[in-house]
Amino acid sequence: MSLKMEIIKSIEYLAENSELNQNDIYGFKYFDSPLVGFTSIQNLLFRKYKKIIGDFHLQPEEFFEPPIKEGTVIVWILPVSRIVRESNRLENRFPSLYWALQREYGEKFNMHIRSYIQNFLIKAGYRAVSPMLSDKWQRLDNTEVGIASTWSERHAAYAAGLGTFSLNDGFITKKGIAHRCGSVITDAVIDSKNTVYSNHLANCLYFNKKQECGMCISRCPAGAITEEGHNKTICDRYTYKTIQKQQGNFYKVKTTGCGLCQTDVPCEYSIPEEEAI
Ligand code: B12
Ligand code: SF4
Ligand code: SF4
Repeated sequence: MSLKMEIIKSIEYLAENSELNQNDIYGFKYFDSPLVGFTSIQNLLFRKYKKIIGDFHLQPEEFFEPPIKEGTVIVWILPVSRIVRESNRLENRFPSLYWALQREYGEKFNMHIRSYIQNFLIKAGYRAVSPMLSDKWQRLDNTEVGIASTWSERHAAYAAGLGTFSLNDGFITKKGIAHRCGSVITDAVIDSKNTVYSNHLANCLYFNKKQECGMCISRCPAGAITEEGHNKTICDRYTYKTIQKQQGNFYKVKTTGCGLCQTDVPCEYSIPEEEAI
């Protein structure tokens, strides 16, 4: 089996079988079958992100000392399972219990995939780093583009052709906008032909159908989404302060998340209207 297939099969296997993708108390899975994408570290988008996001955003090779000269960025999308989405669809103020458990424990499973793929590649003789496991990864709250970080996994997913951004900043893939994603960078050179989108908002109806949509605007209880886009400061305050204070203890989680704008919207399960690409 090629290295590429081994990586895809491993992530699929983990999503299907890992106990970490399962909530035993309520008997549901956090995520369904994943999408996996690959792109060269030489993809020009990574250079462009230094301008689009900021100089603080690292290029793939900058996660290594000494830097790697060639290699691949591996990205996966973990679609939030139907049962979790359906529970969040019913909510209009706070995220559902199942969504909060997915945010807290589903992300632990995502971390497990990051470290599994990183270690698998190292054992196979390559160099590999998952940015979210690296001490070079940092969240930054006051940049010119607002809250950001030194490695955006959605921007990596865009470079790997897995989808595009949207009015609310969420990343719309073939399996919809309700997902979490992960990434690993390696010096292994893996074949990576992928979809190239006409622009970074191509999958969102608000942009490709001349403002026909905006459903996520009314889904946001905090008023963080308007026709101008997503206000990260309002979203951050609502998600990580208001909801956390109100529901955190009740749900027994440290991080509830929110994601109301990712459920009960036309882009929840798929790219709304495939001809968008
Ligand atoms: C900081 C952070 C936040 C901040 C800021 C979010 C943001 N927009 O950046 C806050 C606290 C608000 C937040 C909230 C949430 N988050 Co958050 N967050 C992150 C984190 C840790 C870093 C994000 C980052 O670095 N952003 C960088 C900046 C630059 O991104 P940006 O401003 O959105 O980028 C815009 C520009 O680049 C612009 N642009 C302009 N010109 C061009 C040109 C090109 C070519 C391109 C590509 C783009 C572009 O388009 C982009 C979108 O508008 C990531 C994990 C990670 N390491 O990636 C998770 C992450 C983004 N969060 C995630 C999630 C799920 C959430 C929540 C739903 C909470 C929850 N879990 O319940 C909400 C949803 C908010 C929303 N509407 O998107 C997921 C997103 C998955 C998805 N479905 O899209 C991530 C990827 C975590 C993960 N590993 O899965 N989050
Ligand atoms: S709900 Fe509509 S406007 Fe909002 S992100 Fe989805 S497609 Fe775009
Ligand atoms: S995640 Fe942020 S933008 Fe989305 S509904 Fe919640 S507060 Fe609003």
